[in-house]
Amino acid sequence: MPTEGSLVAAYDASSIQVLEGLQAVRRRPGMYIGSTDARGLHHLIYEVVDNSIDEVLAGACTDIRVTLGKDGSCTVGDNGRGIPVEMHPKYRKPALEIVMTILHAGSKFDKGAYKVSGGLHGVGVHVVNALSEWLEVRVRRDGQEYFQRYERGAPVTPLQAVGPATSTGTEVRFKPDPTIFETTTFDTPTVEGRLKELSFLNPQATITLSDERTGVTSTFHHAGGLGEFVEDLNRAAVPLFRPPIYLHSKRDTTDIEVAIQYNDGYNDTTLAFVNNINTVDGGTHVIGLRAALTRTLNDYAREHGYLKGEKESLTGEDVREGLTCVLSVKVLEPQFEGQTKAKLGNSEVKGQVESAVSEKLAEYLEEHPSVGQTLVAKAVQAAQAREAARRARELTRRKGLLEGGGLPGRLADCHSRDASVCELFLVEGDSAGGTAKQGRDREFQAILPLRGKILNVEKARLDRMLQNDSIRSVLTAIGVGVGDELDLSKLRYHKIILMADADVDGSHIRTLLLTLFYRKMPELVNQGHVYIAQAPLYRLQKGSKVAYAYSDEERDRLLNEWGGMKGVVVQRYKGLGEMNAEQLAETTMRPGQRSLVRVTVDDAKRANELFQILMGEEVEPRREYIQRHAVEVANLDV
Ligand code: 0RA
Repeated sequence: MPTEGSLVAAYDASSIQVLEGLQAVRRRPGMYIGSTDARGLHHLIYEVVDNSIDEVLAGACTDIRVTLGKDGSCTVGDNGRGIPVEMHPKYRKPALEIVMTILHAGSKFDKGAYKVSGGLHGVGVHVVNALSEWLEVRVRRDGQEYFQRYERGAPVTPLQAVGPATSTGTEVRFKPDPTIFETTTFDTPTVEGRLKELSFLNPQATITLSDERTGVTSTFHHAGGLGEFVEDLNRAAVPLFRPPIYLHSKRDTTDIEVAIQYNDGYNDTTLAFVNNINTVDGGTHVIGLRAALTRTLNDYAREHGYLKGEKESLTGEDVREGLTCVLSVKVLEPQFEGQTKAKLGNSEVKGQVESAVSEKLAEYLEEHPSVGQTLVAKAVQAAQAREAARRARELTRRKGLLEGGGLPGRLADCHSRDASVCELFLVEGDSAGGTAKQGRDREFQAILPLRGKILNVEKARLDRMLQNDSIRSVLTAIGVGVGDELDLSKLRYHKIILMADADVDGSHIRTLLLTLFYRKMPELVNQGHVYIAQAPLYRLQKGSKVAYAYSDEERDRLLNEWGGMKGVVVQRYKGLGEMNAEQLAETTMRPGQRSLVRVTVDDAKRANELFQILMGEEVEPRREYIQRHAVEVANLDV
């Protein structure tokens, strides 16, 4: 029968297409999820959650539950409409199977609205499926519950109705494929951070995270949305006004939402999202926001007599001192740029955000004159400090402390001038610094010992920070400058490696340096240039056999392998200083033997949060934090 024949042919053709699609994803996972390290692994969860969030945005879903299983699986459930299950006339397969196995962009299952194509997000659940050892999906829809199981992307059961259902929704359970990922252990704080963020961005949703490995469940629901987000970011700071400014507007098809609050500090904390994706490298939306802030505050200040004459004006840095802000835009066809696809490229968005925020902010300030006065007074003060700092800098410059040839005296530089192979070790303490100098490969490894207490970055303006010896030597050695003048092409070492003791002071200095990088040189972290050296905690010796252990578990494993404690000398290192140069080199510094951990944006973000809470003025958040994180903070001296 010709008709049936052609349908069978269509089915075969589509099956082959599906297999090829899955193979393509498994062959080049990085193309779809960015990488196969911890970051790519967590991306699997975010991809499924994003699909549930799409249901929230469609007004069809209020609850999302994420469960990290003891078996290494992750389950994401929602009470949305459920993935459609009806037969697709051409493919002769249930819609669900199509969603789970092939690109659905542009098909009738494409849900339209603000999709996140082009980035690493929005690649589709089929990518999660292809990269999972197994995946099980349950859908409640049309009064039925349906079930299907896949292995490495291919269906191993047909879609089956397994019983009646009185509600609707989707549950996707998957176990990442260990032959694809370098690590398959989900990190709770990482997942928690993203879910919390999503709950602020989508105030209609309640998101629950259950970690069955620890038995801990947390629920995130923030009806106050972006305003509450900003309050949360400022929880350890002293806000200059309450409640935060909240603006919402639309230009063409772009939806623009922003919440703004200032604190009495000097830093700019602006988080920017495009279709719920954190654009850590900024982009046109952030440029538009900054332009709007500068323009509106200058206009307001001039109109209300805070600025004299035409030539006096506030710079972008002036109006961003003490700013805490969350910008969330929804763009129909976002173009994400850069290595990590974390920068918005759409040129039209700059004007849209600038125009919307300028208009709404001007209105707001007219209606809230006391807020207007506070903001302008703060910015004018910043402008005066900037002028004083410029004069101070001139002085320093003339004394030859900052510029060309003025590399810090304590820096033991390397010979190579090829930044891409050069490494800078920031070493805590002079004694460890000395050992590191002896143990390094001077061709490409530079050592900068850091001495003394580094200034509290939280309280200090940029100009005061520059007066601190240690900070200045770190900045000069790295070479890229800070803030608006940052120029990554001047980076002198492509690896910046923090090497500190695994004790109180060590963790203090790590938190502080990460905070400095996060605040003043975020690109350095975003582009993956910052690392933490892993020094061993123990040296084990039995006869002529020597091994190093980097954790208590590793020590116990080695002791086991060596047949117990008998005849084994276990030395516990209390600091880097206890190793000689060769030991330090082979355990911690030499490529091929050492292990370095690359600092992620999330790590730096958490360091910043910890720093803010521990160094901030507010006592209550500090007490709360220490209670919550008693174990980690136990060895942190502040
Ligand atoms: C395709 C179309 C529709 C919903 C979904 C997919 C959907 C996917 C996921 C993934 C996780 N949870 C999900 N929930 C829904 C639209 C359904 C309709 O129009 O009824």
